[in-house]
Amino acid sequence: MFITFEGIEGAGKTTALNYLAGFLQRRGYDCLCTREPGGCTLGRNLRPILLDARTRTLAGRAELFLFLADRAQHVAEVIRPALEAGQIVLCDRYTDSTLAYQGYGRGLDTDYLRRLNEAASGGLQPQLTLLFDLPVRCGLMRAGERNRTEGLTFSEGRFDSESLDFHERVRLGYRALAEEEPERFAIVDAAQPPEDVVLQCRSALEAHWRSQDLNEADMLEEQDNDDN
Ligand code: T5A
Repeated sequence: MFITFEGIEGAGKTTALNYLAGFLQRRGYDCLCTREPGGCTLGRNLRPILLDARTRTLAGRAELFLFLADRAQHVAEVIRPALEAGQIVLCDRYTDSTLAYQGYGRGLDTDYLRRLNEAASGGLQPQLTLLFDLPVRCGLMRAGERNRTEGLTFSEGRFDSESLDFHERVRLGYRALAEEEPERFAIVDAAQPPEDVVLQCRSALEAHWRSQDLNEADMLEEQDNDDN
């Protein structure tokens, strides 16, 4: 199964992804945690170019094709092999980030971006996308605080330093994408405390499994009862 985590800066995706992976692993599922950009060797080399706040010369289309190059390699080298081996893949950002940031944020045509996403990913779509939604100022405050604490303000701050309007467009873009595909997206109220956010993620996963008539949701419940 392929699950993606999406949302604006500082929405809490990485925190929730790590929790959900731990939760599933404790119940015997084999999980692979990965991210874009930077989930493969090529992406790790591209990440500083894409995210360093001191990168001033990146044209919009150059930025786009670097994200797509990372995705093409990441799918081929990491995601597809893991899915073929039966792992649950949890991926921090994927094709919807391109639609939200380069499409709604930067103003590139979203139909064009969909075609490029399709080409880069070989058509690989997540079964479930958790969209972490919260007010832009709240997300930026969290991301700014984390970057200051971890010394990442310059090395990872290029998107954080975009205007409030840019981030509002990205947020609205994500919500529009979720409305278009309600069966794939689950919206998580990411303004809530972490313990509540992770419960929402778990419920979304269980609801997805139930909707697919998979008995995993019942297994999780049974194991919970055993734990208590
Ligand atoms: N991008 C990416 C594109 O433009 N196009 C693309 O195609 C792709 C793939 C990637 C950037 O690249 C852009 C989008 C991004 O700008 P990144 O650093 O990899 O940048 O982005 P993320 O790892 O997604 O990091 P974010 O900054 O978005 O943060 P997260 O992962 O959403 O948030 P997280 O978990 O790190 O939490 C942030 C802070 O808040 C706290 C955490 O402890 C942490 O300190 N926190 C909470 N605090 C209160 N309540 C909660 N519920 C909290 N949850 C977490």
